[in-house]
Amino acid sequence: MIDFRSDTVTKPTAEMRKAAFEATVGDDVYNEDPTVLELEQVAAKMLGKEAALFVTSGTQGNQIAVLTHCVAGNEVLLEAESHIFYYEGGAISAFAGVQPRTIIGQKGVMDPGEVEAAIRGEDIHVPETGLICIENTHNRAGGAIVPLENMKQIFEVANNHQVPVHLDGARLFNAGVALNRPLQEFSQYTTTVQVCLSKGLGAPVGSIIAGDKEFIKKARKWRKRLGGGLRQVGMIAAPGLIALTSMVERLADDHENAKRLASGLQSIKGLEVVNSVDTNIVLVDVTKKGVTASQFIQKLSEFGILAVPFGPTLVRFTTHYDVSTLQIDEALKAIKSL
Ligand code: TLP
Repeated sequence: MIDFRSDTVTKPTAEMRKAAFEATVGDDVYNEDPTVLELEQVAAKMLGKEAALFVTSGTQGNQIAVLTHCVAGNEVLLEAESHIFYYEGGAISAFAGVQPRTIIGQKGVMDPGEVEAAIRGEDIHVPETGLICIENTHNRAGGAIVPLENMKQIFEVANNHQVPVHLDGARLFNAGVALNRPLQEFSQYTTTVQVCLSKGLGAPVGSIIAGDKEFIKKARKWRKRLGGGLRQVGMIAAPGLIALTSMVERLADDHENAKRLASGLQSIKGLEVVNSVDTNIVLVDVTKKGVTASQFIQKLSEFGILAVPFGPTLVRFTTHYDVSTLQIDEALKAIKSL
């Protein structure tokens, strides 16, 4: 199988498995797991924030952030195709009792003027704007990088109106590597940030949320309320530490491979690459092949190639370290013969 469904499908490296086996552990609900504490410290430093919290998943991290920043009845501003709005099962409404207000972006990038116009004023009739969410890189925009300048402008707008900004940085490492910038350069324009250790970096599980100490204290309580208080989880934090310390730079290979895949797919009659392939995601429109995305994916699977639908006619391919350049060339050959 050549598995392009997601960069979440990678298997932990031998080094990660060894680290998990040998990890020093303690009860994390008592704040006594040394490996978790180390992971949180390393992550906070990388993200330029005072503190960090290890959580089970990107979705849990985003939900804890919304729960911690907002109260029920608040309105959250977010991009119309963002993961928090599109792919988290309506969780912000179900759990935090907030209402989402979407802003249609260009390649996932919201216009700061539109964000400002959407922030509510003082009026007994209207909800209060509790949070603005940004996603970088933007998944449904095909791993598109939200420019630093745009993040800065939105953060300035948010500060002027005393509204916090949360960054869904599930793939922030990809943006950092692609632009050759440290993560703090992005997170400086956010109040809080969530990053995934299990997307492209190879950890079997886990995300980090980071912010100031007060935020993390409250977030820890929300994590516990949600049943996310964990015990001897140094065993799963240890691979996370390796993800942060030795798997980030190699994302550049995934970006190279995505470009190779995109140019190969583009040269196949009937296929059209519709994103700019900033990082590790390629979006392909299959309309001119005369098939739907699901029919195309079904055909691919018969050749041992896996991808996911991203709409009726769009297919998403994601590159990661368990797909080699050689396998990409093999896949292209097979797709050409379809
Ligand atoms: N995205 C998954 C699917 O849910 C679509 C994927 O395969 O890409 N934020 C962003 C931007 C994400 O892409 C994802 C996962 C998450 C949050 C949620 O992370 P997890 O899966 O750890 O809850």
